[in-house]
Amino acid sequence: TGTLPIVTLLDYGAGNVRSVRNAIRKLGYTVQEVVEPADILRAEKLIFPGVGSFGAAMESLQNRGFLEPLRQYLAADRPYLGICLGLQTLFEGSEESPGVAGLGLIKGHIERFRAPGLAVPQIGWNGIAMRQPSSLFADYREEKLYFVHTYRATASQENRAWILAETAYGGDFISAVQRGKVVACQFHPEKSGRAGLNILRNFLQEPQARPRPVSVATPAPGVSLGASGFPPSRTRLAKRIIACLDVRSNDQGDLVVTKGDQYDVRESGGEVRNLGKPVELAARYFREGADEVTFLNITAFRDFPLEDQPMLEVLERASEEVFVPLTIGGGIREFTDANGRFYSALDVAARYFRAGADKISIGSDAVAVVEDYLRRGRRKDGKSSIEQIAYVYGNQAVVISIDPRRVYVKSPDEVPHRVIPTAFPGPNGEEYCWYQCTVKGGREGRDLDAATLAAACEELGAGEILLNCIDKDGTNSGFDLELIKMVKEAVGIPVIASSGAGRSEHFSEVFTATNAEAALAAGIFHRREVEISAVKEHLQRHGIEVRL
Ligand code: 1PR
Repeated sequence: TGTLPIVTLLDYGAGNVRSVRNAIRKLGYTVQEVVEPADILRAEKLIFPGVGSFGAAMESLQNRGFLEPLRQYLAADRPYLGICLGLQTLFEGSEESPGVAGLGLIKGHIERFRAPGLAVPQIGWNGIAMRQPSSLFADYREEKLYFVHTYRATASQENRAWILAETAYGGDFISAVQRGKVVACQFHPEKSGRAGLNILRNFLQEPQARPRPVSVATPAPGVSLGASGFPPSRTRLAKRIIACLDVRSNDQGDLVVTKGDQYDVRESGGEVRNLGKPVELAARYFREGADEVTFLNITAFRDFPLEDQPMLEVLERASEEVFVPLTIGGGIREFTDANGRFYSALDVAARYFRAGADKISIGSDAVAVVEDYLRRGRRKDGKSSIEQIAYVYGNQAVVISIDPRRVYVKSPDEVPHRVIPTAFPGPNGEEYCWYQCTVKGGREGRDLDAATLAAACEELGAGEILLNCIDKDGTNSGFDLELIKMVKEAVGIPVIASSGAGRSEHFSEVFTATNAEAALAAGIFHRREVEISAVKEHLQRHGIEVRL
């Protein structure tokens, strides 16, 4: 690449730095990984995209001999970009890993988000309020950027000189820091669409980019300044719109995007419905403004997904073109192949992360895990897929996909499940219902309800719930608000409402009637019945925060 500097990536082995690598490559730069400690001091531009927990990151830097060269590199004010954990580790320590010292370059301790009613982790697109001029933000036009984290730094007298930007989520936290050539951000520029790629490019190109002046509004009388010395940022987290691609092989053996009606994906003639090619559709949704893209490998429950190379290839290719978060689900569970080789659920997930997934989603196996967990009196043993994957990749990387089906009952004490009164009585006039969890794509019902499952998964370390509804899937009749409200009340992690979207009004309805953090749709986007941008403009007109 001639005169372009080589970018050095500090990957301490935790996993998915593929997104960062893809973004850097997209900008035309060559990426090199830190293999030995000396590579750090040789770097022209160093990027540290932390993944996993604070303690694991610090320990790994220490064990691999990276800590001292990194300290020297930072002390010499050389070009550094920390992302997410790469910001947090610049501080002195974190509530996430008590007793583990951070790099200590910036004064202060990282703490967990805590505010009543606040979903944690913060997942999604939020704004930033600039607190200093920075060439990194030279062409930044106040777009929202993608965050995903459970812990955050806050301003104090001692660290305010470092603060580049603040963001509000249950109060202001520090969303970017800079001093000289050392920069770090809590959001993920590599997953923040165009705006994020611009920030990355500016970091890679410096010093050509000119600083963006900071305009600070004079606080209105009575508005008190925060610890950063600025008025409150008042940024708002957007409600997310997620495009979902159900993927499977058709009878000719081609991997296609399909779409069912109440999970039946075959035409009356018996053919698997074909709505397009997975990579092309994912790239289209990225261009059209989807906040996330989700792939569900819907027949992976019967085939071993690691033998399904085309699916991994789809993910690899999609992640080279899609610069918003990618989730993949299907077949994440332990498996023994025909040769007797054992793969843990973590092995399967690791392969998906390496192929470019930012989050993985667990369906059938989550039901089995929770049944076992409840049988053992809610005792954790650290062995389940949810616990293992959350430990290595962080809670925010583990999504639980629930496939519930409505079951009507005459009275609440008929079944030992969470029963709700319903405004839509059953075929025999039943005024109550519960939501039965199913496995294997709705083929088998289990003796477990959706709210109990969701709450147990949260206890085990899941970071988000993808809440489908078999009765609503493909009907275009709107989301199941009763189900969403019930599950939302049962958990403190974000909930993605899914199944049934047919018009823009269904999105405003779900965000007004429930506290869901995101809404996912498939059919209407595949069939181009409604554009993603039209949904967002509609939401904005109704006073719902979106990323435009
Ligand atoms: O059980 O861990 O192997 O994961 C399998 C995954 O595949 C699960 O997440 C499960 O939800 C999904 N799945 C399995 N079978 C089907 C099917 O349709 N036959 N699809 C299926 C799930 C629901 C959503 C759909 C929304 C929105 N489909 O993916 O996109 O309902 O649709 P709409 O907007 O058109 O109404 P595992």
